[in-house]
Amino acid sequence: MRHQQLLSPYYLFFLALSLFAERTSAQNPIIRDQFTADPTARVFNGRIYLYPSHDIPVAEGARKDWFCMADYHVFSSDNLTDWTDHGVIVSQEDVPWGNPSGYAMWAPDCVEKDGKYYFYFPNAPKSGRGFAIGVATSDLPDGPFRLESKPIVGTSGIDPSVLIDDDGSAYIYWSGMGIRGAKLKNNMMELDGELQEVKMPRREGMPEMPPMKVGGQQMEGLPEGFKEGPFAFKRAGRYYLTFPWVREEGGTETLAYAMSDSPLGPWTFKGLIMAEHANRCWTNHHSLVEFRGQWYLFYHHNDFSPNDDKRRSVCIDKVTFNADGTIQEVKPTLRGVGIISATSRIEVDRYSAASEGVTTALNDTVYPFLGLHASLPKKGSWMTFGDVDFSMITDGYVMLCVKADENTELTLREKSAKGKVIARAKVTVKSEITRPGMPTPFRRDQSGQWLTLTVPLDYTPKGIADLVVTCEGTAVSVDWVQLRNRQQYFTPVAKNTASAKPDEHGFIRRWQLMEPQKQDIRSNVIFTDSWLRKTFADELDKLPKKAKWYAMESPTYNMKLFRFAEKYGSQAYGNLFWCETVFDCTEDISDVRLAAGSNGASMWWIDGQEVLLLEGDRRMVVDDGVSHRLTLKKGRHTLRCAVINGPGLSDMCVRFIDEQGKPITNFNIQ
Ligand code: FUB
Repeated sequence: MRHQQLLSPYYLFFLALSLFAERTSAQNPIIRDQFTADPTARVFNGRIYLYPSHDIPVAEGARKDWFCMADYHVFSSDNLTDWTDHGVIVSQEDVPWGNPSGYAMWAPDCVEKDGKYYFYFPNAPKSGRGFAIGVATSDLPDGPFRLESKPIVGTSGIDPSVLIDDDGSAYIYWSGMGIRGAKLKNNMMELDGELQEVKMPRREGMPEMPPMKVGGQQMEGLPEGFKEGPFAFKRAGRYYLTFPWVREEGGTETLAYAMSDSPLGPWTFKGLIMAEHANRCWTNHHSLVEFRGQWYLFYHHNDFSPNDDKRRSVCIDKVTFNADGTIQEVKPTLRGVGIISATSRIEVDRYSAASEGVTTALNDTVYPFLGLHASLPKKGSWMTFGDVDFSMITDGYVMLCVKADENTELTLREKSAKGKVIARAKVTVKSEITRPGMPTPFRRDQSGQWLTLTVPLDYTPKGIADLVVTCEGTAVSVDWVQLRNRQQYFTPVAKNTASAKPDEHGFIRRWQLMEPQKQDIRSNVIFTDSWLRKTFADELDKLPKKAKWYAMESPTYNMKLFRFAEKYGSQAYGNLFWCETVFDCTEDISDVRLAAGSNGASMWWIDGQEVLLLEGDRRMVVDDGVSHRLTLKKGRHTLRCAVINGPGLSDMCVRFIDEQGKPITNFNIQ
């Protein structure tokens, strides 16, 4: 930790959050565990890389109410939905020519030329005022980057952007007394052409500054008004110079653009790419990039810091070009871009569309990265979250994080507020609970608290669909929604499947399980050895001839019989399970013991002979009971067990062990 301010509890909280959130996901803003601003997105080797600047809370000694930026991270994504943070690539303490506590690492850029990556960044110099532009190079887009010892001579200013033309010539643009542009030399680190002496404007109350040597030229043809953050690119043979622009006195920044037939202009002003932020967040800063045939606008907004527009977050929306090359104005969305898996946490407050009256708010105003939630004010209110991929949901359920003041109901639907119901959730915040033995019912009141509900799916959309949340009762707030597949406790074993081995610890995981036999047992205290022997003998006599058997394999060492009962029986509790497995020994195995555990009581037979009885109300424990010494003769054997339980969840595990307690694994299970 190099910055004192990083040790504040505020920052440590974010750090902890980021350790658990190496990957972030789609929806605007796209990075949700730290502030990110001034995004430059580039496609390198088919992957999208994001080079933003990194806003942090104002550090000790740094200018109050101002930008505070001490380092740069790089992020990358393969689908615009899941972003990986590759960590810090350049830090202010490491810049040889920079002020180690300048906190002025503003908008950067990164380009690739001849297999080398050039990272351009503005920074406060060690001495003197203003900014200079530095370079760091790397063999990979995510670093490590080697810093040059000096900034680029003649580029005093901020917000560098580099365009590499089709013939390999490179041009750099930056903001400093207007927007300037210059050709770069082949080494990508020096301006081509003469420097000019420019008289520095005198700041009130400051001593006069000596004239400065500045390279390049003013970009001609741009509109009047404050401009910064140039981003240049080429598309279909035309050059675009795009820039944040304050179009009127007292206004805030729009994103605007001009076009030209040559990289350094003159430019023809074309208009806006994005209008001012509705909440008057003063800055905007951007880049445009084509990824897999679609153009995207990366920009920033202060979503996670509504009362401070110097802590910003990167967003993405789609861009459309008209046939004449002009750009259609982009309306910022909450939803952003990219397809999101139904199994991710879907922050539905980032909706694509919503009915009137739906509002969003931060979950916690002190820790903004705890995200936002949306509130549906009344029956019939809805919000749509577009492009959810349901294709991986096979046998699922949905979890919803909700809050309400009164008992209410909501539905998840496909496509529209009247669409097919995916799931229906009752939100019970106030209820009377009667407990046996308690004289009066007590009241549970969870109004105003976040609850995580789990409800089964009534229907699963096919492929990619829009998810709609509708309020079916009184007001309800929703933080997130997430679908899950049920854990697979058993895999059915198809006929003619090759034989299996016990697992490395000797546990036998493949069994024939008879459909559970319901038992009316109120208490397990009756599981004495005589009761068990008699019951199992009687039950065996009256086994239904047509009882169904299921060949099952367990992914875990124990057979979770209650899960089997949930699916194939009439009740999860109060069952007798008959289980059988057939195994082949290729040689005699002597001095082995059967070691088993069950929840509750169980009895074990090999080739019809009783070998072990676990009486009483047992908990399943590995090797809870062991048989006497056995010899497993070469050839085929049948191992059978009966597990019985009253008011409890049954499971069992079994293996053979040798004299030292080591597992026996040299037999084949049919
Ligand atoms: O992020 C600091 C500065 O704010 C950028 O360099 C400008 O473009 C503006 O976004």
